[in-house]
Amino acid sequence: MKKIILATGNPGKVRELNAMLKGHYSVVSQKDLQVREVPETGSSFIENALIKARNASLQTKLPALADDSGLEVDALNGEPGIYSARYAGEGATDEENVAKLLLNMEHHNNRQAYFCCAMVFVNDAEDLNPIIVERRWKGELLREPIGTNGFGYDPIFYLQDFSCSSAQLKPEVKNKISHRGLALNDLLGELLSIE
Ligand code: ITT
Repeated sequence: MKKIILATGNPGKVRELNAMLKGHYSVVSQKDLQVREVPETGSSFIENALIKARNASLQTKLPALADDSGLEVDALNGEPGIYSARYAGEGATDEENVAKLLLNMEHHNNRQAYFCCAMVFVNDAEDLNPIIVERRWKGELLREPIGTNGFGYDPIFYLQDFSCSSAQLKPEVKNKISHRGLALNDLLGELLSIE
């Protein structure tokens, strides 16, 4: 089985990507190979995913898969967007980010939000034809967190179709319908078609 490196330091993403890639690829996480992280200096999810994929591939000489994702809230003009992981400041916890978002949303009745995921695959750091996909997942922001599955903003992301938050979904259900699940599915389709 082909070996790829997951260019992420986020344990929640590693868990989900590992489960979805099982049987397709032999997966190594960049933490296990002591990859030094690079600053995410891009101004879009796609740019940041490219930066992370190239960095991991450069340091390990392995094909790399990167995910840059975040939550875009309509009432906040798309914030926190690419700043989702550091919304409450550099090194903020998921709980701190969620608390800040709930506070900023206190007086907003339009609760519509989207999870976005850009996923990039590079064969090597100089790959001129990276595979790039981007998918979104629509939900509504709750007024308080509920559920213990997933990570990040999952406990406040309400899904009309399931009448629960994405932190109340079973992991295998989230992986089928989420921004990350949809993006990976598209990316694998492309990847397997050119192999
Ligand atoms: P890497 O850059 O190392 O991959 P990161 O956590 O810094 O890890 P991002 O810059 O892509 O990753 O930020 C993504 C943030 O968006 C993440 O920390 C969550 O707060 C949020 N997020 C993304 N996908 C999510 C999901 O499926 N459920 C809940 N929150 C999510």
